[in-house]
Amino acid sequence: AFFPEKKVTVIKAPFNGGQGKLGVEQAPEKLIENGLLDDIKEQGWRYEIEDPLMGDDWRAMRADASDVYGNCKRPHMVSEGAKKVYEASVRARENNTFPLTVGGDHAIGMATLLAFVKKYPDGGIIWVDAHADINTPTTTESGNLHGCPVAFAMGLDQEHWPADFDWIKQLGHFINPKQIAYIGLRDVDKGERKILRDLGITAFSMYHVDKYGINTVVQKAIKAINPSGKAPIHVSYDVDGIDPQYVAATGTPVRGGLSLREGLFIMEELAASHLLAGLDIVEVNPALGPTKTHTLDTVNTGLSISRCALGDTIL
Ligand code: EXY
Ligand code: MN
Ligand code: MN
Ligand code: MN
Repeated sequence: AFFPEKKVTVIKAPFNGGQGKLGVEQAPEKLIENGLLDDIKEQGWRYEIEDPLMGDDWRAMRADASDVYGNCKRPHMVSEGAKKVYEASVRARENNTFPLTVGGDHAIGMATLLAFVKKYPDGGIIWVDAHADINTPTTTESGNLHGCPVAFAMGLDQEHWPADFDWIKQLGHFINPKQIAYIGLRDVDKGERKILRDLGITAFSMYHVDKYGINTVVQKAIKAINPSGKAPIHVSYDVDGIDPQYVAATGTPVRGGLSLREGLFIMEELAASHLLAGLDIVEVNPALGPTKTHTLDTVNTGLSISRCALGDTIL
């Protein structure tokens, strides 16, 4: 087992600089208010909390209109936030606790991935999302860096990176295209499609989920990223991978997503495999539910993802 002490490090990442909508920064508190920590305890884990973004003036950083580089919006803010989450994530890895990083927007995924491969160079990564988040500073159309974290973690298009991201180049490690698999894709930009094809990245779209069923898709994904069957697996879970009927309170909803059960099955299966070694839950935006019920449904979906990750099957 990767976590003999059964201890979780909950890394709060109330970060909103990777996209345009306010509110996503409220998610860590909302999830905690609705029972995240109680759930962890009830499931027999101990926990500690890391709050790496505390104390910085993120509002002022967000308001800084000069923080632009080519197409990229707020590169300095994103780099600063990601670096702090990376450091907290590395500390958790060093202490052999299970890092549960709660966003915030998905820009922080570059941090959790880089910390994961620092500890486990041959680990596998599953990215659950409607989107591929693999735009580069050159291909991004929106300029929103939450659409780019995989490209940064892979070191793609480095010649065009804003200087703020030099710290990533200096780490001396990136993730390898062979160690990541996607599940849930249904909104992938043209430039991203080319990258996925050119690099031969394993990607299961909703078409594949319909065609093979979620169980087969999860087995295929695990096999692709973890041929030895023994490597640890980190999951970066964007709640918009699940259909907006269950997850309305998110910034970039796309219809035709995973059912709630399919979304939870992914985590149940990984927990049952005993290979799961870290989880991000991102893109819950409590400000965006059309009604309070929608927001609560979304928050509860985030909590269910966490419970499935930390639990064993019911019987
Ligand atoms: N591909 C689009 C873009 O780059 O702007 C949409 C990205 C949405 C990203 C959300 C977090 O998954
Ligand atoms: Mn700077
Ligand atoms: Mn997404
Ligand atoms: Mn995402």
